[in-house]
Amino acid sequence: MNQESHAELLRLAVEAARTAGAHALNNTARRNDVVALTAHDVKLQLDVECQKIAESIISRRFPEHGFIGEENGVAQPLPGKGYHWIVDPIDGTVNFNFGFSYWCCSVAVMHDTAVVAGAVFAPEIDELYTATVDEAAHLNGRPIRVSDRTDIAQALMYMGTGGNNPDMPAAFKRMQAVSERVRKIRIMGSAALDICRVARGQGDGYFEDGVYLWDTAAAGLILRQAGGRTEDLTTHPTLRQRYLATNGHTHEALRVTLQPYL
Ligand code: LIP
Repeated sequence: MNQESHAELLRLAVEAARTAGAHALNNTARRNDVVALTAHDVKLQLDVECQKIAESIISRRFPEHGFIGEENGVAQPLPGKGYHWIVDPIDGTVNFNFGFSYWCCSVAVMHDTAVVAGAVFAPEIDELYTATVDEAAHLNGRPIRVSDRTDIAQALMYMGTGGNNPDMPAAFKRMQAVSERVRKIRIMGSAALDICRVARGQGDGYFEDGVYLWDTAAAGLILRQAGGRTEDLTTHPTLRQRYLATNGHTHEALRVTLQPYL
């Protein structure tokens, strides 16, 4: 298999994220077309359409590359060899469904076991975050950097209750523990955007148990390339994650705070 240029992979990730995101934005009138509903989550017809749009753009250019996504089941193993694309067509689906502008399209590409390029595009607020493994992270073409806050007592921390079948009592115990140690927590509803906000210094950390690789792959790379640190706190890595993402300086203190509640 060819060794692809990271710049070319990023260009394609941006095209896929922008095109899929534009499709969702142009069709907000259909934001209530639901294909699956659980107690705390929703899957929309537009999720399905945007996924197909992104995947067809990628497949046209790289027909031999694979995809990792929800439709293949969450129990699938992490990929081993080759190029795999990881698309979350609408991250923050519930927000989109309610007409709240905090949602995005996330596209990452993994080579063997490492994410090498990623794009997160939030169409309604016009934010495009990008990074490759050998270049700095950017927001709308300008370099971004994590905050330099070290004391978690002054930190802003993004959190979430998890996707499907969340363990609510456990999630709220963690939120209480973190709330008591930091300045404020926020529950915004899009893991990828939350992690990108940490990458640009609008917050110092993010934690959620029960997100998936497609929520975090692109944004995690963007954060690392902006100087931050990411860690899956599960003991047996799968696509489902306990994801801690920080500016680096607050990482250990946040992990220690969370540990008794994991
Ligand atoms: C969502 C996440 C969000 C989390 C939700 C869900 P989706 O992804 O980004 O932060 O709290 O439970 O996983 O389902 O909108 O792609």
